[in-house]
Amino acid sequence: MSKTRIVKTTCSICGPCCEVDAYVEDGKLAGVEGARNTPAQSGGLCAKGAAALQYVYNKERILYPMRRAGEKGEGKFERISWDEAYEMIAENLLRIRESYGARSTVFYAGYPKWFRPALLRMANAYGSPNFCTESSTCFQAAALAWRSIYGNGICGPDMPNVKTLMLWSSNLYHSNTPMSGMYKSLKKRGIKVIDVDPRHTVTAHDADLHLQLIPGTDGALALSMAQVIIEEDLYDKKFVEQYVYGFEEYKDYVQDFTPEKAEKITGVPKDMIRLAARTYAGEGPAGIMFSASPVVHHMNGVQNYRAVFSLIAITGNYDVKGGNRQCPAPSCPVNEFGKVRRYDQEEAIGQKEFPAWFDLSCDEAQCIRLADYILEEEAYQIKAVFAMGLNHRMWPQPQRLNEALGKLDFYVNVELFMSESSKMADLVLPACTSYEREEVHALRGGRFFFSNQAIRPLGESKNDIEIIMGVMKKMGLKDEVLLQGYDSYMEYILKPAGITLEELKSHPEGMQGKNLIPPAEKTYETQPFHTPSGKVELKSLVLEKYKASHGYEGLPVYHDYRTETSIDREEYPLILNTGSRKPQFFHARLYRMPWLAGIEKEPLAEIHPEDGKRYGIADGSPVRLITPAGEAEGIAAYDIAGQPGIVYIYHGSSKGDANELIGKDYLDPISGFPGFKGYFCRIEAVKEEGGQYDKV
Ligand SMILES: Nc1nc2c(c(=O)[nH]1)N[C@H]1C(S)=C(S)[C@@H](COP(=O)(O)OP(=O)(O)OC[C@H]3O[C@@H](n4cnc5c(=O)[nH]c(N)nc54)[C@H](O)[C@@H]3O)O[C@H]1N2
Ligand SMILES: Nc1nc2c(c(=O)[nH]1)N[C@H]1C(S)=C(S)[C@@H](COP(=O)(O)OP(=O)(O)OC[C@H]3O[C@@H](n4cnc5c(=O)[nH]c(N)nc54)[C@H](O)[C@@H]3O)O[C@H]1N2
Ligand code: SF4
Ligand SMILES: [Mo]
Repeated sequence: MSKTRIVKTTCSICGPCCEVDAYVEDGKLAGVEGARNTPAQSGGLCAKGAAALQYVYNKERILYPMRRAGEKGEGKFERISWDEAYEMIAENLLRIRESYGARSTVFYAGYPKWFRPALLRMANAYGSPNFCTESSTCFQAAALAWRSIYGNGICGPDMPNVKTLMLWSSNLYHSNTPMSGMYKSLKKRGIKVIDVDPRHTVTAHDADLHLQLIPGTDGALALSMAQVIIEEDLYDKKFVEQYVYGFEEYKDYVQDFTPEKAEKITGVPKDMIRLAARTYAGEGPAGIMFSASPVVHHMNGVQNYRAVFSLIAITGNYDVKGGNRQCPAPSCPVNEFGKVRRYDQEEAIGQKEFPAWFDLSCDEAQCIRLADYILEEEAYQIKAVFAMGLNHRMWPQPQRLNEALGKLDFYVNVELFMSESSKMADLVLPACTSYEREEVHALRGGRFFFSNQAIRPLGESKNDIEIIMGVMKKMGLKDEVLLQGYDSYMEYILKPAGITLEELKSHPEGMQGKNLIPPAEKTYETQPFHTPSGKVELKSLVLEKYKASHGYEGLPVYHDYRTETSIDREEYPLILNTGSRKPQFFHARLYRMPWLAGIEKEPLAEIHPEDGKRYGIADGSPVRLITPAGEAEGIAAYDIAGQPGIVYIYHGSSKGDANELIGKDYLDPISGFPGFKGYFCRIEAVKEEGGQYDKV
C-alpha cells in the first residue's frame, strides 16, 4: 500500500496564497485541506481551492515548451526543448531591440503576482519602460487616488483597533474568503459596520448600516458625508489646520452636496447618509476598507475614490490606532526586490494620455491601450510581447486585442494552460502551479512561510522565476541576484527579515521576521507627506498640473457618467455592471474546472424582476445584452439583491464575454481604467431555437 505524505504548501489559485496541507500519494496530489496548526488559518479552503486537483491536473495544462507550427491563432504547436525556446526568445527580443528600440517590447504579467518583481528586473535589464500588468485595470487607480492625497503608503484599516468600519465596496465573503472569519469576528467585538454597495450582498446583510447606492455615484455620497461632517462640526480641526492643503476650497465644494441632493443622485435616503456620516466621524476610531476595483471601474472612478479617501483626513482617522494606518515595515521584502527604477527616459505606453498615472503610480506602464499601440502606431509601435499569464479577456473588446497580438513580430506567453490567448502566441512556455514549486512567502505582519514542493512539476513545466532566469541568461542580461539561481533569490528576499532559508525550511509552521520595524503612528508629526505641498492634498497639485492639457481637477469633483455621456440613454436605458466577484470564478481562468464551471453553465445576467417583467424576459430564459460596443448572450436570473435599472454579469467567459460589451475608449481619463461597472445596455429575450441552452 502506498504511503500518504502531508506536505505543507500553498494554494495560489487566486493569489492570496492560503496555506495548505497537501496529501501526496506516489508522487501525485491526492487531496488538499486548509493548513491546520497555523496561526493564519482555520483549516478551511474556499470552493476554488478545494477544487485544486482539477486545476493542477487539468487537461489544458501545457507540459512542454511549444512553438507555433501553423498560422497565428490556429492552435497548431510543436514541442521543442527549453534550450531551443530560450534561444528563440533571445534571438527575437535582441533583434527587435536592435531594429526598433527596447521600448518596442512589452513585458506583461497577468493577475499572478509572485514573480512580478523578477519580471520587472528583466524589463529593466533589457531597457524597456514597458513593464505592465493586470493592474492596468486593478488596484493602481485606487493607489493613484490615495497617493494624490496622502503621497505614499496605502493604509488599510487597523482592524484590531477599529470601533467603526466602513466597507466601501467589498464583498469579502465572495472575493476574499480568507478574510471572512475576521469580518464575522467584528460583530462579536461590537464593531459598527457600514457597507457601501449597490447590492444587498451577504457582506451587506451582516452590516449595521447598508448604503445601497447606484453604481458609480460613490463620489456624490462621500462628498455628502463630508458636507454633514463639516456642517455638524464633526471634523478634526486640529489635523485639518496643521496638515491639510486645500481645505477651504474643498469645504466650499462639498457645500452643494447636501444629503437631500445626494439622495437624488445616489438613491441612498438622506437620513441614512446623515447617520453614516455621524457614525463614521463620531464613533471612531474608524477605518475604511476599500477595494482594488469596483469604485475605480467607472468613468469618474479616481475622483470618486478621492472623495472617499478625503473622509479619512477630515475626521483625523489617518495613521492613528484604529483608523487607516501604515503597515508594519518591511511588509514585503519581495516588493523591494523589484524596486529598481525603470528606464524612464523614454515614453512608456499610456504616458502621454494618462500622465498622472506615471507621477502617482508605481513602476509600471498603463497598458489599457495595448491593442491600439500594436495596431495603430500610437506614439510608436509595439513589436513584441513577453507575457506571463496574459489573458485577453481582461480588456474591453478582447477579440480586438487577441487579433492585435496575432499581428506582433513576436509574442510569448508563459502559462499554465493552453488558453485562447496562448493559442495566438509564437511560443508558449509551461509554468507550474504553487504545488509544484518551492516558494518563500512574506505575509502580513512580518510572518514568513516556506511553501514546499508537494509534487514534481508536471511534464517539463517550470516555475516562472526560473524561466525568467533562463531567458535572462540566454540574452546576456545582467542581474546580480537573478543570475545566481533560485535558492539565492529566496535567500536574498529573506535577508532583510534576518532569516536564512535553512531556518525557514526547518519551521514548517512559519516564522516571524526578526528585523521588522514596528507599525508607527502619526508618522506625519515627524515627516512631511510625500506630496508637492508636503501636506494632505484635498486639492491635488499633481492633478491640477494637468488641468490645461488633460482637464484634470485638483478637487475630488463629482461627474455623473449617466448624464455626462454621449451614449443615447433612450436606446440603452439600463446600467451595465460587470464582474462583481462570484465565489466559484476567478476571471477567465476557472471556467475549465468542471466542479466550478458546473455551478453556472451559461453566463447569468442578473436582473431585477421589475426589469424582467418590463422587457418580457422570464427568470431562467435566454437573454441578449446589447450595448453600443457589442452583444452577448446569457441566461436571465431574477435577483432582488440589486435595484431595478441595473444588469449585473460576470466577465471572462468565452460563452458570453461581458468585455465584448464594453467600449474600448470608455476609460476614466485620469487612470485609464475601463468603466466596467458603469456602462449602458438594453436587454431583449432570445428566441430559443431547439434548446440551445442548458437549463441552469
Ligand atoms: N472569487 C473571486 N475572488 C476574487 C476575484 C475573483 O475573480 N473571484 N478577483 C480578485 C480581484 S482581481 C479583485 S480586484 C478583488 C475585488 O474584490 P471586491 O471589490 O471585494 O469584489 P467585487 O465583487 O468586485 O466588488 C465588491 C462589491 O462592490 C459592489 N459594487 C459594484 N459596483 C460598485 C460601485 O460602483 N460602487 C460601490 N460602492 N460598490 C460597487 C458589488 O456589488 C460587490 O458586491 O477580488 C479578488 N477576489
Ligand atoms: N468586465 C470586467 N473585466 C475585468 C474586471 C471586471 O470586474 N469586469 N476586473 C479586472 C480586474 S480587477 C482584474 S485583476 C483583471 C484580471 O485579469 P487577468 O490577469 O486576465 O486574470 P486571469 O483570468 O486570472 O488571467 C491570468 C492568467 O494567468 C494564468 N496563471 C495563473 N497562475 C499562473 C502562474 O503562476 N504563472 C503564469 N505564468 N501564469 C499563471 C492563468 O491561467 C490566467 O490565464 O480582470 C479585469 N477585467
Ligand atoms: S482563497 Fe481559495 S483559491 Fe484563493 S488561495 Fe485561498 S484557497 Fe486558494
Ligand atoms: Mo483585480
